[in-house]
Amino acid sequence: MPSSILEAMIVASLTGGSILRKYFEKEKFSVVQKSVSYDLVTNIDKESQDKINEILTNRFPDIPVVGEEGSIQVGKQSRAFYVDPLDGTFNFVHKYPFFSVSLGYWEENVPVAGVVFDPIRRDLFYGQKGEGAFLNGERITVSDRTTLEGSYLVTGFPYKEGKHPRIEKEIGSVMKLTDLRVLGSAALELCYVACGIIDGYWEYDLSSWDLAGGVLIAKEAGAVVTKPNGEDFDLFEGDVLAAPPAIHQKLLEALKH
Ligand code: 2AM
Ligand code: CA
Ligand code: CA
Ligand code: CA
Repeated sequence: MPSSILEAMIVASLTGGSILRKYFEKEKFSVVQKSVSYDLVTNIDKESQDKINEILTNRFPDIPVVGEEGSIQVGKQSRAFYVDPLDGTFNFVHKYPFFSVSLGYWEENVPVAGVVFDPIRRDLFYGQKGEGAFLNGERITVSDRTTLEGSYLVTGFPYKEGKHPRIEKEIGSVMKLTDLRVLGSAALELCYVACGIIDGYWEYDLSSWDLAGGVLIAKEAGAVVTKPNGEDFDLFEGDVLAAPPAIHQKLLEALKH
């Protein structure tokens, strides 16, 4: 049975997702550039954030919300909801139907509950610590592939320029072994690792709200989640490598340089 925290997160994700779907299909929205030309935000990101924050704080007024487009502070707390109201804004703006709403609930540095909703496919991924991961009510597990050759690997391009040489080298190593994709929604990419579509995924410089939900779901589905250099994952450092155990080991080796 989902806990009341997970239930509230599911309701919030479905509500945020229905706002995204409505505007994606029909209505106009306004786009603002945040930093570089591909770092965008729309009024829909904000509308989704406001609605999600309202739902979470109505039910759990004592838990802070850390959101990409708006946070709610309630004093010093070691637990929080981490919310990305639209993960994959660049895809959304370009009408490429691959984006999500992402929510994670963490206590200290421990993931407790996660929900990622893809409003286009109506795919609801969720999980709780120690209770497994689910897609639309069905239990999901990572892929059973054990070799990098022929596996479906995914990464992302960091927005910070200083990081480009490292990722270029890594992409070069991996492309000798298999094909590589960049799909554009970190939260959904982690869920695709969880359900076995993606065999391995790594990316740098993400934020807590990109990762908090998907990392829990991937771990509960059997993925090993670390930094790309093999160190323990840290929600606030934003570097991630997620894969089934055998692929994780081999991908770590392939990324070494
Ligand atoms: P967003 O759509 O919520 O902004 C796309 O490459 C993925 O990286 C998305 O999950 C996107 O989240 C995220 N992302 C956003 N800003 C980023 C940044 N400054 N550096 C790296 N990735 C970023
Ligand atoms: Ca963003
Ligand atoms: Ca994001
Ligand atoms: Ca976002």
